[in-house]
Amino acid sequence: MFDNLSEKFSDAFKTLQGKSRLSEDNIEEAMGMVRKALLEADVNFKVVKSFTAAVKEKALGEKVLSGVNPSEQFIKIVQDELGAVMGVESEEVDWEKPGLKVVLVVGLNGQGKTTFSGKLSNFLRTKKKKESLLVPADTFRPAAKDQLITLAKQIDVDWFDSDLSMHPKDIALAAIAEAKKLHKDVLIIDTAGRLHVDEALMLQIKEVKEAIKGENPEVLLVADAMTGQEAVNVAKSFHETIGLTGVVLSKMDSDARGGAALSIRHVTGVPIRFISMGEKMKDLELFHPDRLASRILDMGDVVSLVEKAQENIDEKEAEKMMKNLEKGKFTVDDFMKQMDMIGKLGSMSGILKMIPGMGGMLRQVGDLSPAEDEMKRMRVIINSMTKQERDDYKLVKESRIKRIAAGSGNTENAVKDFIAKFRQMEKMMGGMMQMMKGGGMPGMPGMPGMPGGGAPGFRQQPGMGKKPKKGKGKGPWGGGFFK
Ligand SMILES: Nc1nc2c(ncn2[C@@H]2O[C@H](COP(=O)(O)OP(=O)(O)O)[C@@H](O)[C@H]2O)c(=O)[nH]1
Ligand SMILES: [Mg+2]
Repeated sequence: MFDNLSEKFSDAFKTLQGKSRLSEDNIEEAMGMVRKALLEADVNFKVVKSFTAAVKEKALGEKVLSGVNPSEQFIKIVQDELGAVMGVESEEVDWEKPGLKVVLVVGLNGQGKTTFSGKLSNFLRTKKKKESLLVPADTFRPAAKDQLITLAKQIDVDWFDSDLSMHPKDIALAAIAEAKKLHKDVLIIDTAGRLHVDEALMLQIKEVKEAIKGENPEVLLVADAMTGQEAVNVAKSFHETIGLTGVVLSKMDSDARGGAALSIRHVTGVPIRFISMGEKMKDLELFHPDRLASRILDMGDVVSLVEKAQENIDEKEAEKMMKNLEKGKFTVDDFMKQMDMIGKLGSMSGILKMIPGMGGMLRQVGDLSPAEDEMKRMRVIINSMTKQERDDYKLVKESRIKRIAAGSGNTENAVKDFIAKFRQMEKMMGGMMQMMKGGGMPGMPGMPGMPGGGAPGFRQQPGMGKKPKKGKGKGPWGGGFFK
């Protein structure tokens, strides 16, 4: 996400290294680079102007703090302003209000409305303990009804069997009555889109909104983050004609440049409520401007990472593994479970980027998919091993190697290679456990709410514990922890 922007910012900050204080002269180069980076990321020029003005004013007005170098001070100002331009923290939809909450999902074709409707329903159940009714109201493209019903079945949520020959406003009214009868908490109406903003579409949605205004609906526009300023213009049109209460930025997992995220709030005044990060039903996150700012600046997002870990990692499994490790035992099964845990958190590069400084390192390494392919290969080999062998890999000798190779569709050398790698890993694990016993393993310091032993599989990943200490020595760029 926003890789190019992150890299350009990082270059800009480098120009301030070794300066003893921030002055008009020496921030000029950095400011110019920041401005260019934002424009290249397709950020609205008005936003760029007011952003750079605010950063400059703060940078020059800032007192020299002892112990903090000017480049760090500058980064902090940029981070705060990035957050401020994207919104304020407490802009979540109020889901707790008594009575039925009606959500109208609007936007152009292919932006992710139907997908988001499903994701929202899933989010409401898992995070807010709210039950929703999904309403297909795309009378323009009848296949959208099947698409929504497929999603509803997948997450086991009720849907409304809309009669697509009716006007969407009548579908909405009928669905509201049904949702009230079923005592649902939320009603999610998935509407039709068009290729471009057009009058017929606007009129239809206006009529729907008018018909349900007694319910005080939440009107959420789903906009593809990859489309940059186009998304901003669409948001403007929708807001002016229909009135939006929020924006959902979709496809943030793709190589969006940042223009939409950084401009929409500032240009339209409409808050961003969610970011959508993939095609799966769980790929939806609440929008936190400060966390996104921190990700853009490659400072990681440890809070979101920990939240993800807490949601996805099975504590009992983790504890069992910890016990094994304490006994100095690390089995192939343990390894498989660790891979599973990591897999549940998302793609490898996605997770790594949440760790401060890792984004920069990733950009240097380039593509992580060979590592992911390797993990897949290992998984196939492990699947062909017997329970006994997984418990004690040393049993895997000649004839067993042949069998595993044949069973997993790999060469014998690939199996031997895996066993050799596993031996290495076992050694590393042993070494780490020794360090932990001696109190020398930093783990993930400051992980709020992690239970006693934490989630060891997650903690043990080499490198994950090496988090640069904040406010001490050099920051992620200042001489570079990872560079
Ligand atoms: N990568 C990615 N794809 C998405 C995301 N949201 C939706 N999509 C995909 O975008 C396409 C259009 O989505 P859909 O929900 O049908 O859009 P709609 O026409 O606005 O209802 C589908 O192929 C979705 O799987 C997202 O956050 N990330
Ligand atoms: Mg749709």
